[in-house]
Amino acid sequence: MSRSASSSRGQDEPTTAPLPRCVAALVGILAVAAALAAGHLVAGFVDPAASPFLAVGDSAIDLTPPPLKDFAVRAFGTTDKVVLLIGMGAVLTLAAVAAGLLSRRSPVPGTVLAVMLGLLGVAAVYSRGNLSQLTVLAPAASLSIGVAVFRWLHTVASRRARRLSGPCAAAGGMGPAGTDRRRFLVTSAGVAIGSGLAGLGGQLAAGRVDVEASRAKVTTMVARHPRPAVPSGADFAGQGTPTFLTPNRDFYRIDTALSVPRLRAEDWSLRVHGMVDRELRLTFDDIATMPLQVRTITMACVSNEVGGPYISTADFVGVPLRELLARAGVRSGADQVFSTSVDGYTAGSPVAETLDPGRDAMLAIGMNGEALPAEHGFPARLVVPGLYGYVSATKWVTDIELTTFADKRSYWVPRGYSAKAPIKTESRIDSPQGLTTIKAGRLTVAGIAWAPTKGISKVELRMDGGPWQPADLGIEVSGQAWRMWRKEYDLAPGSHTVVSRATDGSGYTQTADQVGPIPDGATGLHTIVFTMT
Ligand SMILES: Nc1nc2c(c(=O)[nH]1)N[C@H]1C(S)=C(S)[C@@H](COP(=O)(O)O)O[C@H]1N2
Ligand SMILES: [Mo]
Repeated sequence: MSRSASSSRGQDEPTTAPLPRCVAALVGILAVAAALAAGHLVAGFVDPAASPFLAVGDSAIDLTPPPLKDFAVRAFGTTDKVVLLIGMGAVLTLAAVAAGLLSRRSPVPGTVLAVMLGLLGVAAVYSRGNLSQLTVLAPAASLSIGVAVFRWLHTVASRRARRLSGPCAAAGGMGPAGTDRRRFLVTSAGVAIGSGLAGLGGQLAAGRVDVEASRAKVTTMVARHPRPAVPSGADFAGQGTPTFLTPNRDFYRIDTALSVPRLRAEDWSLRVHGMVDRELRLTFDDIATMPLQVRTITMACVSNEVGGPYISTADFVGVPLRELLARAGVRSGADQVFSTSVDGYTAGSPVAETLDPGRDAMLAIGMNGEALPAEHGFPARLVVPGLYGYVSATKWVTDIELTTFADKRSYWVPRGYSAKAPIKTESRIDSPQGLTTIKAGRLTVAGIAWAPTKGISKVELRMDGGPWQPADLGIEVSGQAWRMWRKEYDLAPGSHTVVSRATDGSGYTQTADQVGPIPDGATGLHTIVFTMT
């Protein structure tokens, strides 16, 4: 093999006149666009999660300090991911422009930057875990195409700059320089169009996994299990509470996945291992032939502020986790059920809660009469009533390991959250909304209270600093779900303040102490100020 330093002389040869700034910037931007598109295209075929742009975004999410992440969740809800992608686009554009401007005389600085960006992509994809060996092809394509396109465009642009100098607005002219200019423009346009097509191709290739067809089959199966009817009087939706069951499209969504994992039930399997007597590998058909149960369960997010929206209720269909774990045989000493998602997210629940027959922890495959929606974990997720989602409700779950809390820490634990996190007894006022103005006269104050799995035994309201007075409770559907409440008032015009507090089945009354979501869930009393005219 000959290591000829001279072979690349033609490209590396410093140009006499520097590239005009806008040409240099354009070279940088097009190279980065081509790199991202190439990676996205290859990822579409090997594994959509390996797209370097998405992988870097996912890593950014994992590296975000929890208080900032909490802020993002509160400020943007699930649109925080769109905000992140736009932010990343802006940062990459700046990096691309910088790479271009640094390379006005020689392509070396830009090449170094392109290689660094490429390696960042490789590192990000590698850090996703759970990905196949092939996935490195995607960031490798980004790296090589990025460097190649950068050097190619730089060469074409330099040939032109050598004959021409001055600001880009004045660029142009006839003769040889005009030919070079045309050549650069055509090459640039070619790269831009090629990148667009490659990106689109990657998107189409990623979509070839037909999740919807797979969901339709599972929905048929799930629909065979009749759901209990929600008794009338369980909610006060007419007075402003949510409906007792949250429609799937309204169910709150929290996860670290920048792009929703696309799995087919046919390709899915679950491994149960660790401190067990028999390691299991179950396919979706194995799960579907086990006896399925239907349970009405309220899920809550630890990030929910007092009065916040991250709480919802659904009928979940699935197999009891207890049954699965009994098949594997949990060894004594194991105290943590450590679950992992196909995208590398992990959660750890106490073995005791998971095996508790009164709690009905489940591997769920259905939600409100249909297959799990892709965003909520299709084809299978865990649900453990009474525990915050981050320590229990792993979506797209593919691995369950029996271990100890001493040995393994799940996703949010090193990020400052508690390893164990039972849902706190809370209540929320849904109507009236804060800072609204209402016509004087009769008014119904209504809301929700929850304490899974203890159930709610009492909700009290305090109007304008008066005594605590009991509200009317809705019919209890299950101790694992929320309970609705309401109370009528006849109020004079003016400003009013109403506060709610709940008491659960164990006799514990919701504390007034105000704490934020970190480390194990917010507390405090929800307070609403409104005006009657
Ligand atoms: N794979 C995966 N599962 C996950 C999460 C995640 O980030 N990734 N987030 C958890 C958190 S914090 C919550 S509150 C629940 C939310 O479930 P939902 O989006 O279906 O409401 O999912 C849990 N399961
Ligand atoms: Mo959460």
